[in-house]
Amino acid sequence: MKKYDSLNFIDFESLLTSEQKEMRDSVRKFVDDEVLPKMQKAFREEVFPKELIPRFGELGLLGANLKGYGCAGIDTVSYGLVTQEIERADSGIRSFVSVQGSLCMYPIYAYGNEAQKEKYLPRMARGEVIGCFGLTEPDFGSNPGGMITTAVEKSDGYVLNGNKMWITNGSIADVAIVWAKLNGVVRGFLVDKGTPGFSTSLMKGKFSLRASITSELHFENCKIPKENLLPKVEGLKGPLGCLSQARFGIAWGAIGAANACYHEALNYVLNRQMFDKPLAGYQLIQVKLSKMVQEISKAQLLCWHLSQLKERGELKPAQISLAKMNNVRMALDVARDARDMLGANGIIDEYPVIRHMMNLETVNTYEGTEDIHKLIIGREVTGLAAFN
Ligand code: TGC
Ligand code: FAD
Repeated sequence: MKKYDSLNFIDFESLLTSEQKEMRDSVRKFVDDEVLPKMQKAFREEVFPKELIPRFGELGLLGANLKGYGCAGIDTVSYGLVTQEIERADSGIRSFVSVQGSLCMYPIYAYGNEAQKEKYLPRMARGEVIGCFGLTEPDFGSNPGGMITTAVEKSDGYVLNGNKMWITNGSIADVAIVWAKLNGVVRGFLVDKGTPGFSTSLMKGKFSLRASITSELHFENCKIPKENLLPKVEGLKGPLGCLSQARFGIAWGAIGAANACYHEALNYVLNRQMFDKPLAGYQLIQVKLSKMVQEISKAQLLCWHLSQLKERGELKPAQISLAKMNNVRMALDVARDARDMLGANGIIDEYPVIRHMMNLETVNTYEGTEDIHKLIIGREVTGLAAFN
């Protein structure tokens, strides 16, 4: 089998600096040597390979684009390339990295006070403290603004009541970033593991993202100290601001999953003889390959361009929606075609394609479903919100 290389049909490499390529290549080696060999078993057995966490920390992959507090402070394209390489292994592993960096470290970094940043960020960057992000509730998924989890202020702290569902890393987290309504306004709270009144339960039986931990969070008269409120943000823009960071990483990450499927399918059809020649020699197969090359190349350019906007502080949420929606759909289509091209071998976990395909169903749903992103773009261009 040909060694993995990401698609370079339009000489995308020429847009990358040598530092960016170096960063990408070091993560690629880590993924090849240490992550990929674990994935078949982890996915099959529905376990998250926790032993990778200290390695993520050592390699500076947690909160990698944040500056200071022990974070690597890498540039935006390098960060995108990192998520791309990790998702080449598995979307569930990229989820761990996204949740830790974009959904947990970022809100502390952007909305926390100095004491909170000093307390949590360096240990989170090293992977010693794991975070989870509790926004979704059983009855409020696409519409988190309707959440019913509440926080009530007392003289010496806040009391939380409510339930969160579908929370990545929930059962292994040392700290949960919990979004709850205080006097009707959404606020962010840090809830440490072991706080009385806070419990989690593992959600089993997923056919997607099996190598990622998904949990429910329960708060029953859970009392937290005053200093655990994130002071610098009020309203839904708090959690949505975190989602913007994570969705951006997902847009890049999805290219990794697509690249993995493309690479696998290309190798397979070059080697598989059917009728009297390699499958790769048939027009219908080449149509599928050329579609993959076309769509992955467009996705690469989209992410590279949006990264320039992000570096300049000009990137808008609706532009991120476009990239998340486009690139995840693209990756899902590539994975489905790749699965088809592998025939019966496409359904067995000896090959990574079916695992990517099933994972991407989740990626298309979380962080805003494909249709919610269509509605965000629709609102941007018409000025009319069609959510309700
Ligand atoms: P809306 O009126 O649009 O916005 C309220 C306030 O937020 C601001 N805002 C944003 N800020 C930063 N980034 C964004 N992406 C933002 N979108 C909106 C907005 O300007 C406004 O600010 P202000 O100052 O005026 O108050 O709110 P809405 O209630 O109409 O909601 C709109 C909608 C539907 C787009 C939003 O609720 C949404 O995005 N829904 C999707 C929910 C979602 O994505 N959930 C994800 C949960 S976390 C997750 O899935 C993690 S997966 C983890 C893993 O990787 O494993
Ligand atoms: P719904 O909102 O019930 O949507 C169902 C369908 O209706 C979708 O097709 C949707 O597009 C459509 N729909 C919804 N509203 C409209 C509308 N107005 N118009 C037209 N169609 C509409 N959440 C967290 O907070 N933290 C996490 O760490 C996290 N991790 C997750 C991990 C996994 C494995 C999964 C599967 C989910 C995770 N989520 C997490 C939750 C995820 O963000 C939600 O599942 C997602 O936002 C969709 O919400 P829902 O599942 O309730 O679907």
